Amino acid sequence: MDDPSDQHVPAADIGPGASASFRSELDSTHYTSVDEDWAGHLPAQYGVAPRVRIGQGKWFNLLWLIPIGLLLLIIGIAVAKGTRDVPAVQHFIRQYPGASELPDNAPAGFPTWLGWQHFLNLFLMIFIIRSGVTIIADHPRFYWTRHSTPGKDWFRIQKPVPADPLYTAKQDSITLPDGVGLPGRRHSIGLARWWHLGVDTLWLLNGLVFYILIFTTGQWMRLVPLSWDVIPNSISVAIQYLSLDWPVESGWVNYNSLQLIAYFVTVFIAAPAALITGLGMSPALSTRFRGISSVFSIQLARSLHFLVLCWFVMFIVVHVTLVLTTGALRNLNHMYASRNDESWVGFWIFAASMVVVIVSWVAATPFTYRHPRVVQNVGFALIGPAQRLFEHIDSKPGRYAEKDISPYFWHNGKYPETPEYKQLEAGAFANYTLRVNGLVENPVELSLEQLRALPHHEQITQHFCIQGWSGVAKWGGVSMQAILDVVKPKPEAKWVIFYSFAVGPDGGIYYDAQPIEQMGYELTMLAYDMNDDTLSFGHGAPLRLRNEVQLGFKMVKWIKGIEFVEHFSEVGGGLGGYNNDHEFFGYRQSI
Ligand SMILES: Nc1nc2c(c(=O)[nH]1)N[C@H]1C(S)=C(S)[C@@H](COP(=O)(O)O)O[C@H]1N2
Ligand SMILES: [Mo]
Repeated sequence: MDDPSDQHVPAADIGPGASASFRSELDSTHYTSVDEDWAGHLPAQYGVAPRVRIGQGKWFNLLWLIPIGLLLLIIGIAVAKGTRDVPAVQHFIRQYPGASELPDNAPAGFPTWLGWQHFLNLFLMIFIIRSGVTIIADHPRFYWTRHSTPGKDWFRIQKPVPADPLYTAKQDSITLPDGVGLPGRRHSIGLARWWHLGVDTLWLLNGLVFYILIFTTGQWMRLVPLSWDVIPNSISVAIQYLSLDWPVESGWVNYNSLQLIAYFVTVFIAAPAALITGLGMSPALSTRFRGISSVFSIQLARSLHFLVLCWFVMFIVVHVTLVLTTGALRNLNHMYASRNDESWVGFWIFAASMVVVIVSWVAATPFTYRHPRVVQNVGFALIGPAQRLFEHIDSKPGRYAEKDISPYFWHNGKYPETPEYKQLEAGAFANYTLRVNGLVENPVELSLEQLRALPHHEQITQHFCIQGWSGVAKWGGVSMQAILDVVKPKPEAKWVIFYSFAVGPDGGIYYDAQPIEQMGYELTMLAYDMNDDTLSFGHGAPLRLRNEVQLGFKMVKWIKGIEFVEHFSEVGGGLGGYNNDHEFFGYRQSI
């Protein structure tokens, strides 16, 4: 301390412990499996049958669709059977037997690559759909607007939100059977997202190859309606199916019109919509492209993403049923053996492929519990590059107006209960200090008063919880840039660790690491106010982080210290944050 250059530090800013690190309060256990005690032993909790809201507080149980659907089917069959004898209908069906003419240069038959494409597609979709359902189970509600207001959800598979003002989104999550969800355990969204986003990249790659091949081989002509008579033809097919006098299939050459429309919608509408609505949930993209996301909000994107899932599930059920009921051997030969006969070749190839499917299906969840780090690493290798790319988008334009502020803002996480915190809270945080140290020229301990004396920064922004809910709030406090100006990070400081008073579910205090370049973003700040009030206990009093290119779990609440380090691998479990160490989340969460 003889060095006179240290003298520029205002004495009042240095508390007795300003140079001490909070690292020793972290849990540095290296977790390598998901067992009974995982994530603080969150007990299983099952949801309710799916319900759709049909008015203020009125809900329709979708299980009713089963008897209603059956009744409508019986009526439909009766009506269709009755009309088959009507001469006009007979004439109509003769005129429109069920398929449009194909162009002369359209190819006939199924090439081998199509069989492979088809198999890879169905194989990958199993993991995408199952992990997607696990993601839904983590916030088992859908909304149309960016405000995730309880009671305003349009769909839920969970009870109504209880009145407890400190009820958390984590409490709201539900368990799925291990054979349905991937994985099924409650709040296993970290692992589900690696499956979902990782396999997505493979599925998109497969889809890209498919697009290229169908357009270079002319196969696209068999998937795109090229004439308006596809409409009367599909009505004709519907009457033929419903009257149980089914159309003659000639799928080797030409699909019937109803089939054509279903394939067209799946390939050219549902698949691209899955990608677009998926990206619509990215905090980095939504914040940056405010113009688009003001209409196409995260919740609209999430709801549409779910409807795309519903389409795919419906398609798969109908498609498989019809393949197996309209000449199964010939149909299986088409797709699995590239031949147009009724031999058993296609069936056996199909059966072998189903063994692969079933074994992988059954093994996926147990594998995930046994090797979560493998899932985390492979997932990150696949989707990490895209996450990094979006992270570099400075979220500057992502501001909202007062009128956009959400009437309800969910709570999340584990509340601080330590005597240290309780005591400070009881004294209205008069004795609170924020310790900022590590690789900085000027370590400081700042009281709330000192923090409030720094230049005031305000922003109205949207919060994206990894679980799926969102909310807009006005945050008041000090920008991280102002803190950087005070402490002056050294050049070797590359990561910034935020330490909380709150202990996480497995013990050890909550923390998160953020790249230093994001600390200079305009919308990265420490908030001590929320919606023009002092920050409440539940939302992180006295101080919490906002970094709007990231998901909510990175925004540490109840902050007691900030440390500048070279790399986060030195800290805690070494993976960049409490959730990464314990629940297999990732450290770049721009999508
Ligand atoms: N200390 C601490 N900070 C935390 C958490 C936590 O569990 N502990 N949860 C995070 C998660 S998952 C979210 S979504 C946000 C929620 O902030 P809110 O309760 O103000 O909505 O806080 C984040 N900060
Ligand atoms: Mo979250």
